[in-house]
Amino acid sequence: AGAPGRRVFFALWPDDALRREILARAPGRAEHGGRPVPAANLHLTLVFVGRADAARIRCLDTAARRVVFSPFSFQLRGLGSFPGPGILWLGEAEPEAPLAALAGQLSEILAKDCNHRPETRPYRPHVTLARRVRRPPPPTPVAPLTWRVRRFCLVESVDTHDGPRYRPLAGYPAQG
Ligand code: 2AM
Repeated sequence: AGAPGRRVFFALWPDDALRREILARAPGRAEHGGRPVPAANLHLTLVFVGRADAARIRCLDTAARRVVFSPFSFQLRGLGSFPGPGILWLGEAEPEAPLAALAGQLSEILAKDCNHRPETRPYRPHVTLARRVRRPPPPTPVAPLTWRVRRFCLVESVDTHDGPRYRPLAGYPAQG
């Protein structure tokens, strides 16, 4: 609160069917002891941006329209965790290459056009299922879930009395 602008990031935004498939693979709260991400918030981040004012959001939007990619598919094949921040995720994207290429291309264009500072850590595609997890699971395979990617989104994070709510602001389609 206080800082101007909105908190935004670029993500793959699941449709309702995919959302249900993600939920079907999420362990229950009792198993991990953390706070489940609300179903409507489930997503896969491509590029995190952070606070942006209106002019910057216009820049991000214009830049994202320059991304050129073909529709592709990948599978999410496993549960895992980032034990430090206590994040339980669905990930193990296979193949990872087209996803990493999309995130990389977007990040590069944002750097060039909007002075975005690229992430220095390696890209780890994941859907966060729960936070503040007390019992992080060991890496566990799940029934593979296929994600067909035809667009990506610019998403806003809005604070509410029960935590952040994510809301897509704009979509960017694949070509062909
Ligand atoms: P996470 O789920 O692993 O926390 C919105 O915050 C989305 O951007 C989340 O999916 C979050 O990943 C991701 N993200 C990536 N880098 C971030 C950062 N530096 N700060 C906050 N969220 C970040």
